[in-house]
Amino acid sequence: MNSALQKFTTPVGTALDRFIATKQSEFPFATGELSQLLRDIVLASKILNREINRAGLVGIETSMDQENVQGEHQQMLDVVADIRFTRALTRGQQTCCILSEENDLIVETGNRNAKYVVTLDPLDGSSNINVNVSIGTIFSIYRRKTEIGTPPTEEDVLQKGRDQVAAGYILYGSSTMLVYTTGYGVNGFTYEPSLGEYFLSHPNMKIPATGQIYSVNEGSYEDFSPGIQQYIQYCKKERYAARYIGSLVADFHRNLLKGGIYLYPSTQQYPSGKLRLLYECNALSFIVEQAGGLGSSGEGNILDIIPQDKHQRVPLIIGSKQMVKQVLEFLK
Ligand code: AHM
Ligand code: MG
Repeated sequence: MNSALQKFTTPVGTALDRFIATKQSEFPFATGELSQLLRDIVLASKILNREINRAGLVGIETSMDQENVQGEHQQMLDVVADIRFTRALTRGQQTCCILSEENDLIVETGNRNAKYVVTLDPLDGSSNINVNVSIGTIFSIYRRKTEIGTPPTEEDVLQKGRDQVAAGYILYGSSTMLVYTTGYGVNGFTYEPSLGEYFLSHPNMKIPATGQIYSVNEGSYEDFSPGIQQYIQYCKKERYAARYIGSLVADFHRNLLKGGIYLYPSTQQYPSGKLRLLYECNALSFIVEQAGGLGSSGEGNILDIIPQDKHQRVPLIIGSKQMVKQVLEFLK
């Protein structure tokens, strides 16, 4: 292992809190604000993990009988997750505003002296809650554009993915995991509930350059463009495994570990794809790129898209680099 890489390697089993502190100490000018922000997210994730685990018992796995700003059915846990993250980020004082899937407008935290902005999907795949399938949280962290001390504006959240300071996801699955990057590789931590702490379990994660798994909602096949259809036919011909949980974080995480590709192309119902640029696609594209993979809209790298709208959707083709490039060939 070369010495530059060694610098960023920490032993398996290291507690997340210590890991964050060690990383901070490697940057002489770090102020500790980003570390605190990460801790805020970690805290919210632990609280939410507890809520998710007992959701069935206390009856919050149910639906809200209302829709969010996207016109999608809200689950009670969607709302609980949003509250948990907003509260932790507000109290932690490092975030000036939040863009969440659950709110039309940006949420000002009142921390006008904070220099960071967070975009997040507090609970992704929430239609899977009441059937006990894995769900996730996705987050991106940006430096604010407006001056510190002033009220944050939309300009602060409409930033391209390339400008992310950090991004990550939490997967509430057979075990709960946090995977994140600050632009120096990707590390995964597994939650040990009896200790209430995450421990480094997947250091310096790399996605295989290619794989044999394709993940797409094939029920929409007739809506897909000829290029996507041909790629799916190719996957079948090659006897690739079709794996689609319908929970983006879980599908992405499996493909990150095993090698594979996830696609959510445009459909009749979602002409620009279903997934949101600012709090789903950008974070995962940053992570996958740090792990050696690629995230594309079919027209270009996701991370280079200049957002026009807070809740903008974009087609997503993401995963092992060679597989994504192959799809792009089919699309030509
Ligand atoms: P959500 O943010 O409303 O939960 O929607 C996003 C989810 C992803 O987790 C998942 O990959 C996708 O929607 C599944 O969509 P579909 O049911 O159309 O295949
Ligand atoms: Mg989502």
